Formats: sequence, C-alpha cells, structure tokens
Amino acid sequence: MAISGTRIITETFEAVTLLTINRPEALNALDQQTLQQLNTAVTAIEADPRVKVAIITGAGDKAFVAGGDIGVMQPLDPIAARQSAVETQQLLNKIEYGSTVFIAAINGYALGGGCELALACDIRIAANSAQLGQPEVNLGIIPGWGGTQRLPRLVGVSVAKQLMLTGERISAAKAAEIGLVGEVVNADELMPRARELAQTIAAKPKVALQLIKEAVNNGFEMDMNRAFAYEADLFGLCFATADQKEGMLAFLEKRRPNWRDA
Ligand code: DAK
Repeated sequence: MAISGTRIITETFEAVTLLTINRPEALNALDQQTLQQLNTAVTAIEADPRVKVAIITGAGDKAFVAGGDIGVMQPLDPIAARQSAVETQQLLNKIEYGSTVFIAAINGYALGGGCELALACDIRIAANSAQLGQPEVNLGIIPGWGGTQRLPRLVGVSVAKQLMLTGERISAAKAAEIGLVGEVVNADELMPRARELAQTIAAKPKVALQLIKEAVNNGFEMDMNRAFAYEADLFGLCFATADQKEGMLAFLEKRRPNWRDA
C-alpha cells in the first residue's frame, strides 16, 4: 500500500512501512507542512496493528533532513518558538516511545532537527557519504527538538557538548565511532540493509519488541534498583503472552515458532 502526501510518502509492505521525507529541493528541511504530514504519518503507523517496523529516510541522494526550516524559524517570537519546540518534541516522543520500531536510514545530511529526528529513532544506520551534526549554535539557537537531552544520553556528555558547542559536522564513520550511528554502509547498500534489518525485526513477536523498547526507554530514566524492578515486571508481563508460550514450546519441540503477535 502506498500513501503519498506531497511532503511525506509512506509505503507499507506487510509489517514494514517505508516513510520518505520528500522535500529534496530544500534538502528535506522540516517546515510546518512537512512536520504536520510527518505527524499524521507517524500517528497512522502507530495505529496500524500490522506494522511493526518503520524506516525513515530522505528523498534524493543529498540529505536525510538538513534541519528545521530556517526560513520558517527566523521570524518566530519566543512564545511561538517555544510552542513549536513542544509540538515537535511530542512528535519525536511518539517515535521514541511508541510501539513501532523506527529505523533511521541516514542517506545524507542529518543536521540540527534532522539529527534530532534520527536520535528519536530506535536504530540509526548511515550511508558512508552522510554527515551529521547539531549546527544550531551557528544560528544563535540551541537544539530544541530533544537534542540537548538525547545526544548526551547516547554518546556521553563530553562528546555531545563538543558537537553542540562547535556546531561541527561529522562523517558517518566518526558518528559510528562515537556511537551516534550503529552501522555505516556504502550509499547503494543503505536501503537494502535498512530493509534487511526491518525484516529481521518484523519477524520477531510484537509484544516482546514493544516491551524491549519500554524497558530501555523508561528504565533509562530510573535509578538502577527501580529499573531492575521495572525490568522484572515487564519480564513477568511477557508470560501473559501467547508468544512466550509458543516461542519456548517451539524451541523445546525443535521447530520454528508461529508468532501470533499476542
Ligand atoms: N532550512 C531551510 N532551507 C534549507 C535548509 C534548512 N535547514 N538546509 C538547506 N536548505 C535549502 C537551501 O536554502 C537551498 O535552497 P535554495 O537556495 O536552493 O532555494 C537548498 O536547500 C540547497 O541547499 P544549499 O544550496 O545550501 O546546499 P549545499 O550543498 O551548498 O549545502 C548544507 C548543504 C546542508 C551544508 C547547507 O544547506 C546548510 O548548511 N544547511 C543548513 C543546515 C543547518 O544549519 N541545519 C540546522 C537548522 S537549525 C525549533 C527548534 C529547533 C529547530 C527548529 C525549530 N523551535 C523551537 C521552533 C531545529 C533547528 C534546526 O534544525
């Protein structure tokens, strides 16, 4: 199934949705229309019980997303800027905390809000030609779509501050070295690899996928003792699913499991 907005194109095949940000003439910079369509698409993905994995990428071969649209941002007053930050943070939280597994396939520039969009995804893979960074300081602002919080949690406080304080762009290879992306591949291998990863994950039982996301995302905000107790609760919850019974029975019977995603 393919659904085409002007700015966001989604194509769903079985349990995997490919979401393409389609504004290549502006390096896929996120203006209001693109953000609204992205919000609609992410909400639809989350509401579709068939979809387990979504791949986000950018149209064209130059950019994943080159940031928030600077022309739109420039005249904002403080109240509008704050409101816009809150709304986009909510959208990115939907990606991070939703039940779908999101893979960012970073095919070019992932800068500012583009890097923050990738940070909200569960997995990031990049083409070797990609460049990432948080150049907001060069515009007299700070990252406002979660970057000051997600980046240090992912790569550590020191490296995150260096990236944000210098505004420097880094290569995909450097991004992999610091843990900002998980894998770097040749540009022509990016989408095949993203699809392969998506298929691997889509073949897993849905509730376990959801609970892994919940355990990591929510546990990260807790002290260790509370986090262990939380993990134990979610571990127990797995035993309420048909797929736990089936997965273990299939192992014992030396056959492949038939997941019911329940
Ligand atoms: N916004 C708007 N247009 C952009 C854009 C952007 N972020 N990035 C690129 N474009 C447009 C260019 O203006 C140009 O348009 P035309 O002149 O052709 O009409 C077209 O895309 C192609 O770009 P270039 O000609 O510049 O291409 P180059 O290959 O020479 O350079 C570049 C590529 C990625 C190095 C360069 O375009 C660049 O530096 N772009 C800006 C990157 C950047 O600084 N991104 C961070 C933006 S700040 C908010 C909170 C946070 C945010 C937003 C709002 N609120 C609280 C409200 C997020 C902030 C950011 O993301």
